[in-house]
Amino acid sequence: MGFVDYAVDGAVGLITINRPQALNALNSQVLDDLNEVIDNVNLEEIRALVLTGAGDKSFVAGADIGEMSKLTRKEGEAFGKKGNDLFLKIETFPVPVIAAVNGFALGGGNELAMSCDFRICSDNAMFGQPETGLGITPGFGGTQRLARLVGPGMAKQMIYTARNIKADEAYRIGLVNQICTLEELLPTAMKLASTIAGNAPIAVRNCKSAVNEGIQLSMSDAVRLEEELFGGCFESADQQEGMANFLRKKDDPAKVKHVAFQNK
Ligand code: CO8
Repeated sequence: MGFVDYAVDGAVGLITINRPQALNALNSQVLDDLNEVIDNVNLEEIRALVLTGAGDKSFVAGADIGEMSKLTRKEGEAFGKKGNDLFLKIETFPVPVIAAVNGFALGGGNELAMSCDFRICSDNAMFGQPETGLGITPGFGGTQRLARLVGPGMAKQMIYTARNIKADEAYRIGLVNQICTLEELLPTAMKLASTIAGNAPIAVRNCKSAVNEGIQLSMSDAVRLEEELFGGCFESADQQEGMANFLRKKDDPAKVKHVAFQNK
């Protein structure tokens, strides 16, 4: 549909921002289309998502500067809220979302990638928050998520200088987990997603909540939260089968089998 495509491969959903003529820049329509695609993901069908950009040059080159150039103060705030609401929805989406960054991830593009669970990128990728050079602050969560991901000092340096960094530097500072060639990027991301999709879905979902929510709490509250989520896995069919399989293996290695987790 529109500027965002959706396809399913096995238990993995692939979302592609498809506006290559503008390097996949996020205008209001792209944000609306992405929101609609996310709302329509069938969680009975998939257990992980990959998010990428169309073409071989850009993941997302930021929010649409042409559209933003005409905004009033009130409209600017509303545009920021539109992006933030959507990116929070992605960050808290029940299944893991991997960003496959295939080129520029600038401004809102880096912010979109940072709302995913983790990022892998192609060797031509470029990351940055160029907003201060445009007379604005990052407005889709960049000041917050970048500081949490790479630490406040590095985040402030990137944001204040508006300097873009290449894939190897993004890897060095922990913004991305892995660098591949452009050809290998999508297969690698899909393979990672399908590995995740093969693990127990309730456990994976609880791990996502534990990390995302726990990181905002004191250690004592965070470990209490972990206890609840850990306990929440017990008595599930997947926990019982996963552990029974291990015990069968100990008993007789010939009984090793692949556990097809049922999400219940
Ligand atoms: N917005 C709109 N159009 C864009 C954008 C963008 N962010 N980026 C690229 N395009 C368009 C270009 O205008 C061009 O269109 P056309 O062919 O019609 O002229 C087309 O994409 C191709 O771009 P270039 O010709 O510039 O390609 P280059 O390879 O020469 O350069 C760059 C690529 C370096 C990525 C360059 O396009 C660039 O610098 N783009 C802007 C990057 C940027 O500054 N991004 C941050 C935007 S600000 C932001 O994201 C804020 C987010 C929070 C919003 C909060 C709201 C309140």
